[in-house]
Amino acid sequence: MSDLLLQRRIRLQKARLYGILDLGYLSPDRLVPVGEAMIRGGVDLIQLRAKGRSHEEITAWARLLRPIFQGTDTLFIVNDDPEAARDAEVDGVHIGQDDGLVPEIRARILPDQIVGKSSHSVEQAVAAAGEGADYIGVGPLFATPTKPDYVPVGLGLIGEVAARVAIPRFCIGGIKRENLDEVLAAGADRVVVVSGILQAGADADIEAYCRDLKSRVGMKGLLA
Ligand code: 3NM
Repeated sequence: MSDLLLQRRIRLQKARLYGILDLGYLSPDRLVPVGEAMIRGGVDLIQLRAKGRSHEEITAWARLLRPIFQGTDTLFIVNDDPEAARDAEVDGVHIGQDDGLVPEIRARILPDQIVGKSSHSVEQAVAAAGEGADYIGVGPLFATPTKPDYVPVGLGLIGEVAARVAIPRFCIGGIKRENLDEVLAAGADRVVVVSGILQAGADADIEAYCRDLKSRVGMKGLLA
């Protein structure tokens, strides 16, 4: 394993809070300032999510964003587009259940990039880990306007997946400041928050919102 891949996997192990720059909520001119606010607020991984946008646009936005991660500990992940992740030389790519197997994706990216995969059941979580994913998403825990067509899996899945899968598990779907304690009490030690962060308000509010989430999920990590 290359030094860079090892370093990325170590950062992933330490990561607790995952944020997403989702162009369903943000206009492109907000990507950099909101990304910077999230980094200042202590977000450990940031994903660029641009559903329905072209490969050229996604690659250009990923290249635009990459410099804000220089000298930080925050990992930068591109959703759904392995070639954009490769060409923009970000830290990794995230794929969904319909995007193929992890080894197929690895063949399309740089050898030291990480791959994350969404899972919505114990079976999918176990399969993703078996394929060699570096981390998984587990959700959606609650109904969410960010993915309105997905059926919530419920909090019980957190423990079921934890019992079977050792790689980092990031709980996702409807998680906000208001229900974070409930999610942590159900066994989550890593969370993804999308609309909660992006709808927090101005950049300073986004930063404060992230810092609050991070201190609470980070505390859980210390006790784990
Ligand atoms: N993936 P919010 S749920 C992008 O279950 C995404 O795989 C999910 O957004 C999954 O924090 C989700 O606004 C949306 O609910 C999460």
